[in-house]
Amino acid sequence: MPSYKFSYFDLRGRGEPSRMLFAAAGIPFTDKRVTQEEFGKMKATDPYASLPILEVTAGNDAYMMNQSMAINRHLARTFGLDGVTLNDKGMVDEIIENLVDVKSALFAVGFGDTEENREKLGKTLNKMCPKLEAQIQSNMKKGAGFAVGPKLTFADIFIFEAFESILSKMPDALNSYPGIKQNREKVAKLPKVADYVKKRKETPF
Ligand SMILES: N[C@@H](CCC(=O)N[C@@H](CS)C(=O)NCC(=O)O)C(=O)O
Repeated sequence: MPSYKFSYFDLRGRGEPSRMLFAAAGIPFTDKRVTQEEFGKMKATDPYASLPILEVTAGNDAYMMNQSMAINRHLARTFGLDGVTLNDKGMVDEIIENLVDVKSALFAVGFGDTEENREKLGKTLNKMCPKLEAQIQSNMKKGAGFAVGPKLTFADIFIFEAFESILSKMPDALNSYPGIKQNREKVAKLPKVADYVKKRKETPF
């Protein structure tokens, strides 16, 4: 099995979905929490350096990649968490991209808690949640209880993780969406996820 090192700041931020993918798949990895001092040194040698970074080593073969979403997708594919059918894979990606829009709007509120930014966040959520709720409800009727297809995918993990931040700013955000709530509860109860969440370091975001 390859060995994995995942480097990101000591925050959930753009790094947590990857950490959760490792946890859900039960794949060990080095969880490198980069300090500002270490990042300063990285920037001194590579002014374009950004985090997260994934390093994969398998025998003599080693590669390094950045871009959080590319890393997430690479891990999801590698661990078989990217959806079963081609349609499922497309739906997983669609859910994730909708949530990326919400996370960007949330990010904007984090950096400038203005009326305008909050309104934009509300609008993005109102656009995305009803569709996601319908997708989850429809998939639940087929029995699995996950967001897409018959088994856990990166979509479920991303929903769980994205709403942690959203709910911390907007505790009522899921009040009208029982399916999304149930989906998150299901993910929270998966033994490997529950164990990871219980043991992980608390960070503000
Ligand atoms: N699109 C990139 C953005 C990466 C990014 O902006 N990372 C931030 C941390 S969340 C960073 O490294 N900031 C420090 C810098 O760019 O100097 C990704 O998703 O990985």
